[in-house]
Amino acid sequence: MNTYIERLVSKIRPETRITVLTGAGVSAASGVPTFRGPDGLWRKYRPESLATPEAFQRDPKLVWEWYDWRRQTLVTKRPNRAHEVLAAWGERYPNFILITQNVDGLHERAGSQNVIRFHGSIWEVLCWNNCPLSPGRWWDETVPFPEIPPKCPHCNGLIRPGVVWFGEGIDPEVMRLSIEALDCDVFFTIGTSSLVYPAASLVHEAKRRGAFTVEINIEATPASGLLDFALQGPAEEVLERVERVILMGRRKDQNPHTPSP
Ligand code: BJW
Repeated sequence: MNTYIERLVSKIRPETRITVLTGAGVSAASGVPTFRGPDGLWRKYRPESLATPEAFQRDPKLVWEWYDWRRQTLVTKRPNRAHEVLAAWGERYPNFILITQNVDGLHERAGSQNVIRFHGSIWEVLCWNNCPLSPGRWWDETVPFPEIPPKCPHCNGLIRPGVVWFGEGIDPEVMRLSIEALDCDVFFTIGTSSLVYPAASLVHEAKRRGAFTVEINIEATPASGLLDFALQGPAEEVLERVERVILMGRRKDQNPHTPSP
């Protein structure tokens, strides 16, 4: 793995255009369950009964109970080393773009700015009826909601979580920014099963456009064999190792006569 990391780091310069796509695996070390793993959310709950507009239409109370439980769990979680390293890259590299499929807000809590939230945010809500009085979508961090399902403060109808459910399109502006970010030098896909589209297609399009593509995951995914590097291991550990090699190289550049530790 060390040789791969060194080869990867040799591609990263201050001006390198780096785009990162993250998935649930990046938050796993923070104690947030993934969707499809052995203890994943979909083992206990069927996607079609909770993460579709039809499910919400059928039983908004059940769907909101699930999201309210996840929000209550999330306030007890903290960003991990993977979130921290990516936040540091955002500060260090002017051409760094972070796209996340995660709705948990942990990247922002680690300090990442301008995160492209591909599947929305669990901390945003919108009026289910798109009532003309509501501001479209708005931030609401109430935990727990005093009433389930929570009501729209503008029309007293239902509100829904500001996330993208199966069968729903990606916000056009989010899609535009994500496609723009595929013109990069290095594209990382980290902690995602690469099963959910259109997010899963981003890395392939980045490669088609000429990016060096790298996966970090604890196991192989359908994307692994098609990318330049597949680094197998926990994101929080692999990113920490990559970061250490980057920082060591910077120290050598600044003081070329210092012997390596
Ligand atoms: C670690 C780790 C550690 C663990 N370190 N790694 C093309 C082909 C087939 C199907 C489709 C297609 N195009 C569209 C579809 C349909 C559908 C789809 O993709 N279905 C497939 C599942 C078959 N897609 C859609 O419906 C999308 N919409 C769409 O296409 O609309 C078309 C349209 C256009 C115009 C108008 C109208 C419609 C929408 C998809 C929305 C997905 N939403 C969810 C829920 C969000 C809200 C919520 O959180 O409740 O998003 S589903 C869920 O999956 C969530 C995630 O963001 C997403 C991806 O999951 P992720 O992040 O990859 O997690 P896991 O659990 O799958 O994987 C975790 C990984 O981490 C694993 O690989 C582990 O190994 C790894 N790991 N610990 C590193 N420490």
